[in-house]
Amino acid sequence: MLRIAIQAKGRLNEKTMALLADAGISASVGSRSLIAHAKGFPVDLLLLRDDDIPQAVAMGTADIGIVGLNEVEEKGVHVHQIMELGFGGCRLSLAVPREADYKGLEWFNGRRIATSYPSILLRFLSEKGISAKIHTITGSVEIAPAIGMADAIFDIVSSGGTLIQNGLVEVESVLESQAVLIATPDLPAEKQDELDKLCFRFRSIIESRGMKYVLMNLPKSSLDAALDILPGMKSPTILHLADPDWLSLHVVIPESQLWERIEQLKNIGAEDILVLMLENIVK
Ligand code: PRT
Ligand code: ZN
Repeated sequence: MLRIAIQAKGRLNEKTMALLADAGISASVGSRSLIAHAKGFPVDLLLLRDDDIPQAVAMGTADIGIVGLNEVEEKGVHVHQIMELGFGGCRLSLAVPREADYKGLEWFNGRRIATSYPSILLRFLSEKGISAKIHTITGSVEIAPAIGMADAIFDIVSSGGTLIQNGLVEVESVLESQAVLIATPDLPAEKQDELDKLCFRFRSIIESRGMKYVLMNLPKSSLDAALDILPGMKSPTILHLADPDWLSLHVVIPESQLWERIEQLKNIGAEDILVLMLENIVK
């Protein structure tokens, strides 16, 4: 039975549980329990703080884990990164006070930088030949310059709103992060099969995200024009209709292109266009 470490509570918890639920894995997690048995797949959930997940997976306490790449990189432990999961997106960046006369990385020489990610920062600064003083603090890093604890910060940025609120400007983005699936390096063979099945489910779910299933009626004479417009998977499904001059076209379209494609299809005569949610793409 696979044991998967997930964040007990926090920003990644909800989307992790949603991904598991979409993959047919449900668990009722008590607020105080550390382990939950799941239904729908032979897996136990180990509920941890995100900081502890890379280590738990590296040691084999958990076989696999779902955690931000930022935590994996910071802890520097040996785990296999299996796949990106498409949520929890953020970046680790250097930010300086708005009024700083920042012209380039050399600005950081001799300056104090507050962060909860000292290892990643040290690696970056050494690579760039910058010598700064790193102050490791947990929580509320962004207030450090205002209270005189540091000259700059190195922290997680998502929308950038927190930096603005604290009078800071992002000057260097160091690491792009998102939630990743990691595995212990010495996974026993029988568990590898279970992991492969789980990955197959995750991949179908992730690939279907942001995609829409679109059905429409189309004059037969417009088929070539429609095929030029549609990116399609391999090729769209075409069904005949009772009226010999018309056909029904089914296609998967990325959400980002949906309205543009629909406009174009309408222009070549498409009618009765239906847009449906897509749950899974199983390849
Ligand atoms: O209790 P536990 O230790 O498990 O959780 P935690 O408090 O350490 O982490 P948590 O739950 O806050 O975040 C978990 C993971 O979510 C992080 O390790 C990242 O991989 C990811 N993530 C994605 C984020 C953000 N987006 C994010 N915006 N983690 C933190 N933030 C914070 C950031 O620290 C800053 O204070 O949000 C603020 C910036 O947000 P913007 O949108 O204003 O830029
Ligand atoms: Zn944490």
